[in-house]
Amino acid sequence: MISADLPRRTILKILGGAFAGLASGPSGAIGTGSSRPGEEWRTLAADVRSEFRWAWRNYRERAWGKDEINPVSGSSRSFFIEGHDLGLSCVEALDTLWLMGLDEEFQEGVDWVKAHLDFDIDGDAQVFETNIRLVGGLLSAHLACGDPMLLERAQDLANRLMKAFEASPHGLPYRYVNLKTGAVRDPDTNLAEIGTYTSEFGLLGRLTGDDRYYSAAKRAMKHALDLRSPIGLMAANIHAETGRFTSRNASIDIYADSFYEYLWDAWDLFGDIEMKGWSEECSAQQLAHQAKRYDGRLWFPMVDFESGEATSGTQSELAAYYAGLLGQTGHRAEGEAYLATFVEMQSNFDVIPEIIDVRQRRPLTRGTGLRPEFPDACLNLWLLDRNDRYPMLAAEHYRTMKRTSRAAYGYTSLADITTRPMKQGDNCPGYWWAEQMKYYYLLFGGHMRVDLDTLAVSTEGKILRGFRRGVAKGSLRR
Ligand code: DMJ
Repeated sequence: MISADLPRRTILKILGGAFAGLASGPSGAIGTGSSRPGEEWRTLAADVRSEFRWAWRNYRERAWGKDEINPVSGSSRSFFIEGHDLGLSCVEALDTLWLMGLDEEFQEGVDWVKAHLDFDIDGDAQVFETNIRLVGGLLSAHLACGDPMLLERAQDLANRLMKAFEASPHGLPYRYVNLKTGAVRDPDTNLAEIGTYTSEFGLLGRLTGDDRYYSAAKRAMKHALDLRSPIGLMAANIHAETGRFTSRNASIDIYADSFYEYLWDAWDLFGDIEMKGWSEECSAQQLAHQAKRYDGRLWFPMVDFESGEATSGTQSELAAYYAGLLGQTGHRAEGEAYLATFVEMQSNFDVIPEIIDVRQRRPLTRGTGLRPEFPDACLNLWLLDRNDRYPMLAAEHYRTMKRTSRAAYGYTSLADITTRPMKQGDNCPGYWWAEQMKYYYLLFGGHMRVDLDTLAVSTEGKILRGFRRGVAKGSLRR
């Protein structure tokens, strides 16, 4: 079934050529033509896996141990600390490789981590990014294969990040910490950067028996939650030393997004009932005060945290995750409506623009960051009811990405989505290895190695629960 809330052009596209042969989703029993049920989806999942392996081999050959490959030129770049690469793409890819049954590649990645990954670097790393990408990546790889060394590395890194929490009078982490000395800097921070730790730190605590990590992560979130205005909203920017908000803008978008994901995930992963309550309160107040309709479409622009008046007319692609979170927190209809907003953007511009003028419905920037939030929302909504329309929408997203972002040595960000053909950039962000390829693969039926009923992923797509250990190679068979 296709949602009635989808734009007409998209429905026509789905019913027409773009989805030919995909009349049923990965869970569906209705095959088309002479194909066996689900065969087309298996082919699509196999295609995702084969593209991932191809990109990995290019990374292996041209940028091994570097943070990110530039897939047009074949060069590389550092992400965390200039000149001190931490093998970001390798760590980001590990659990996706495992999920796809790319066992040799997974093992060469793990071997690299064990032989080369050392965090004793005299350089400043961004605490939030280091946690979601590296601590999360090492933890999920540990869960996949059970290697204790991966857990040790994750704990060593988390211990270094803890300095950023301990230095603040309110337990709000500074934005940067020197990995070797523990010196901190940049107290001017935001909700996402102070409140995206409970999943990784909670899991680390479970695995090591040390509650300090989760307590520190939750304390920072509670500090901000205690500052909610009478209409139940928080401003998105906050100071780690004064402990006070530094803007008036409430956001579900940039500066705040994963804070709200982690409220819900703390309930889902650890059964933290207090976090569930806060999550539900935040969703209810966001729906009451931030949800705005323009020409019938649902948007969540920034609003003043005390009055609820819109303070911006823009939305970024990053906000698409919120469609899935609305579904998870019990607001399915609103989640569907918000997803439809991004479906329309995909239909109008082929690639969802990075920043959108919500009243004019037009892109405000030309470049895009090879973003995963749309398939992220599709996955989270699909996990709720396994409805076929989500894999179908993700298939369109995947095919468009393949058409526009495939370069000589991998997948790249775009420099200009308004030209035809679109002008490519020259960078594959680390999250590409952790997020969208994993989401597509799962949505298209590649879930032999996880239990969909218990699957839980972090904001960076790391699998933190749901691995099926001991499943043999050949994960495409359902
Ligand atoms: C990812 O690093 C994470 O999803 C993060 O929470 C915000 N978005 C980027 C990818 O766009």
